[in-house]
Amino acid sequence: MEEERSYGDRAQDKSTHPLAAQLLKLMEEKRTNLCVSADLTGCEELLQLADSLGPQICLLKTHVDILQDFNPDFAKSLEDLALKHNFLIFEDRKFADIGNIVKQQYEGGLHHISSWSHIVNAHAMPGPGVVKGLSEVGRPLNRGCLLIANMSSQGSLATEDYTQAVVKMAEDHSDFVFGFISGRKVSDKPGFLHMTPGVKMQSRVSGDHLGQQYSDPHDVIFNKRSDIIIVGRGILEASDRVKAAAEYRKAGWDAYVKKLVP
Ligand code: 5IU
Repeated sequence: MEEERSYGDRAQDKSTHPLAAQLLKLMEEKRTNLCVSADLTGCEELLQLADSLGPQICLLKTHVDILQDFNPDFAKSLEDLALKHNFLIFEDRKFADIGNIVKQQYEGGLHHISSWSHIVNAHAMPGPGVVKGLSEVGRPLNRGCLLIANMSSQGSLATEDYTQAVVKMAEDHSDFVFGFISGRKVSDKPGFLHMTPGVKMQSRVSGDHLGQQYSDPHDVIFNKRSDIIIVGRGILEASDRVKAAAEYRKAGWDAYVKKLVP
């Protein structure tokens, strides 16, 4: 197996997208590969979560279309917290339409996602037009995009041939795409980051009743060679979210350190 390089080392690579380099660098500095999935329905609670978990996370993932009271001030406050605690914002919008539509969904509508979210993701299903459309909006703003290589849900149709086609699409658009949502490492290019959802401490639960499937942080980072764990309910449903985040952060980081030892 190829030797694992540190996050900091990969940040230095000339081929690494500037946003990926920024993320890798802050992961190394803050010693965290934890992304919290802030799947909450109220702005105030989400901002409080971002402020309390900010020091422990590299990324905060949002679904702004489940917020009941989204407003432009919320987006501004979230950006301020990202600066205060040095994390990036990732809106998990999963764009999946023709280029002409995703462009408008990214830039406009109620949410103006491109104005505040450093990172978005997209399904590769529509073909390269989806990336080209998003890129026209995102590149001038120095934003970046992840492609969904596979999903954590049971029965996902994104099987191996599809995943390989997604990797090729990412390589063809590496001026905007800098990684994947994936259950495991799918590309050896050091600039590409892999982020994995469906993470929970295994001893607690292995799925939900709607097809979500979980792995534990060690399996994701060490065995599957991913870079970032994305944790939602494992933290959100804990009685002490700060303590739970600290446990996930430690588990994710320990697995990364173990991976670095040749
Ligand atoms: N998410 C997944 N699986 C995927 C993708 C995204 O779970 O394949 I792409 C999102 C959905 C939710 C979060 O926002 O990641 C996981 O939440 P829980 O940790 O609560 O299951």
